[in-house]
Amino acid sequence: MTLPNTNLPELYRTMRRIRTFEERVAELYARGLSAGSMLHLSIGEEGAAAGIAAAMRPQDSFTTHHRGHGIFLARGADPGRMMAEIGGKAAGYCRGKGGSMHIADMTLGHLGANAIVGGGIPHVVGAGLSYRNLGSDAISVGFFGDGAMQQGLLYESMNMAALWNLPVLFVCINNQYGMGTRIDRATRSVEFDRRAEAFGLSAAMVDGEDVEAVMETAQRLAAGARAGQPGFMAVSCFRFFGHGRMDKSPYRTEEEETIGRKRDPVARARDALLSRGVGDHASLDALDAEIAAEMDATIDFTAAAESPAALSMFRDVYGADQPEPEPLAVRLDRILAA
Ligand SMILES: Cc1ncc(C[n+]2csc(CCOP(=O)(O)OP(=O)(O)O)c2C)c(N)n1
Ligand SMILES: [Mg+2]
Repeated sequence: MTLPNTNLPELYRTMRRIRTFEERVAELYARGLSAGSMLHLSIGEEGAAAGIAAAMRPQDSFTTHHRGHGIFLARGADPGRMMAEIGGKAAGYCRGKGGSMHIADMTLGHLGANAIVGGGIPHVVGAGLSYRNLGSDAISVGFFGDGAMQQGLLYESMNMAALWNLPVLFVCINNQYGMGTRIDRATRSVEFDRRAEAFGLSAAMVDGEDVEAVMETAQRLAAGARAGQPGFMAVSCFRFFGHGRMDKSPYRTEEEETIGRKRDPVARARDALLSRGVGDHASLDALDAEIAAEMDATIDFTAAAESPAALSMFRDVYGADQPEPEPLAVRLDRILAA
């Protein structure tokens, strides 16, 4: 049998790692080991993260919204350091001071997760401008939710990217909800590609359950962006669980959730691998077990890791050439001793 030329096994592996990591994040929270409760799981959205990351090159940069664990993992993040960050531990990517919603890492091109809806979008325009001026062939990819489609800064950013032919790709992960507000209660038009086209971007909408379609669309638009034609894509999917860990989704019916969770990119990829004869149940189960063990270890690592020292609070806030401010505790001691 001739197999289609695809990297579906790798995409499946990436998606399974994201799903299992997110399940462990939920466990971290349930065990009282997370730094705060604002943990936004991307279960159901793995097709977007894996498909688009597969179209990116090592020199490319990106920003994410608050639901960005999966995107960073797909990009090659170390899950132990990610979990430690989510647990507020010094071994985390931002020494435990960023947490789930503010992970960044320049070595992997992660210009920052951002908790402000749409907040990370202008940064990729700035990155794209710098690549163009430096003559680099890198692109910058901005990931955001459907909530940001109603934010003005997206349109300012799209306008500038198109006007200046910047190597930028805008990616809307449309999981149908902004917190408890369904998309059709937030806007009259969900033809998001048409909005982007109006600014002069190449645009597409794709089903996030089909990771290969996501990757192919991203490859096409990324190639355009690299050549100075910025792009936009909206990836449709369903957020399987609540907005954050405290949210039990009272605004969705059970029926809607049951139907929505059938839109499962991981299960679909697994079925495709089986039907194409690329894997069998035993080999896929073994892969899943290997990934489960890898992700279990992230919880043990986080539980055993040290918290950052309180007096390190101001470190990493100012540039290396700036004097470090006097820590509050030291300042108070000095004032009280006077
Ligand atoms: C500017 C701004 N307004 C409101 C909020 C509160 N808020 C946090 S997440 C969110 C919904 C975001 O929805 P979406 O962009 O679709 O991302 P999703 O959570 O679905 O991944 C809102 C309104 C915020 N963080 N920033
Ligand atoms: Mg949303």
